[in-house]
Amino acid sequence: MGYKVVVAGATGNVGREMLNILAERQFPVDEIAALASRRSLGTEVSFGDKTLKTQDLDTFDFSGWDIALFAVGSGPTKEYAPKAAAAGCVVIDNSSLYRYDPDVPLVVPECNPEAVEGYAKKNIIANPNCSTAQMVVALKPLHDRAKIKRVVVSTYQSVSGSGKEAIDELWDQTKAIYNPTDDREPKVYTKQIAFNVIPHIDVFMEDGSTKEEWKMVVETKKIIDPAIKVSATCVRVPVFVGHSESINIEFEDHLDEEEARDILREAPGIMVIDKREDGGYVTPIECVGDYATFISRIRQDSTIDNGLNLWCVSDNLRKGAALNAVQIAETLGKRVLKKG
Ligand code: 2RA
Repeated sequence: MGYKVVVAGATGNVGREMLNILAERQFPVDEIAALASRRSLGTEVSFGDKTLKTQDLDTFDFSGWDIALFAVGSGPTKEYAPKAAAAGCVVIDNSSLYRYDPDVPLVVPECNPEAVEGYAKKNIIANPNCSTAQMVVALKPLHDRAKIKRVVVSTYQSVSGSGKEAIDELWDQTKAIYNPTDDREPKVYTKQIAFNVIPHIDVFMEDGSTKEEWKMVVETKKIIDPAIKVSATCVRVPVFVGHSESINIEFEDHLDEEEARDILREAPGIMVIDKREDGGYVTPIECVGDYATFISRIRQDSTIDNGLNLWCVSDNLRKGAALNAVQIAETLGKRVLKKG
């Protein structure tokens, strides 16, 4: 016996990947419903070799459904997630709305799977921000061995993190470079993204950081350890899919690069590609469609005591969103709901 599963936001980049990954991983589904806003009503989406017609999120009755994966953004989540939760359907939400709520678990199954057991307070579990998810997968096994004191991270985030319109914008601006009469005016971003980088993701905070950077700080503390100090700089780059991160770590205890590499090689969800030669590292284009969080360029940082540098790449639509949400559903099934 399996689960009755809902995907809300089924026509968006992340919603479509949720359906793809549920099918790829043969999640035990007895029945599945794909929900979308009224303007996308009736759009057909794929679930493995099946085609689903989207239903109306606004009128959908969640009673009798077991799990709802939400990828609709904070606004609609605020309206519909409590409705689903009240109907007895466990919501796994990809928006930022509930991530910082003390009564809602924020889960990356490779790091804190036991946290799903706290779902019942609101019948909601939160998925982390994409740039946080891949980073904590890399940090957790190292933290368990040598206790992380401080992390300094610079991100190189692809445009798919901003949605379909941003993907179109990068494509159109790139074409316009070769066809000068084409429109290359920024719409999604404040400046041109083609052949450029933008050190600004989400809104600016009082202290001059951006909300994307704030998310990485707060979410890392909630998922791994509140004592870890995180300093983040989040940058948008002209890449379609795949976030990259340069991560500098300072540990309480000594950890040499060979041991770090061995730990990462054995850690869940990680693929180490790390050779000190041409091409001996991963680039975002190579991670697209993969489940893994790839780690390269592992090396001591000799400018501080107990320092380590590494390069981390992952598909932001998968581990950064849809895959992590499905893995939370798998963990919830194994630890709590126990069907399937
Ligand atoms: C981004 N992390 O990359 C944000 C939301 N997906 O735009």
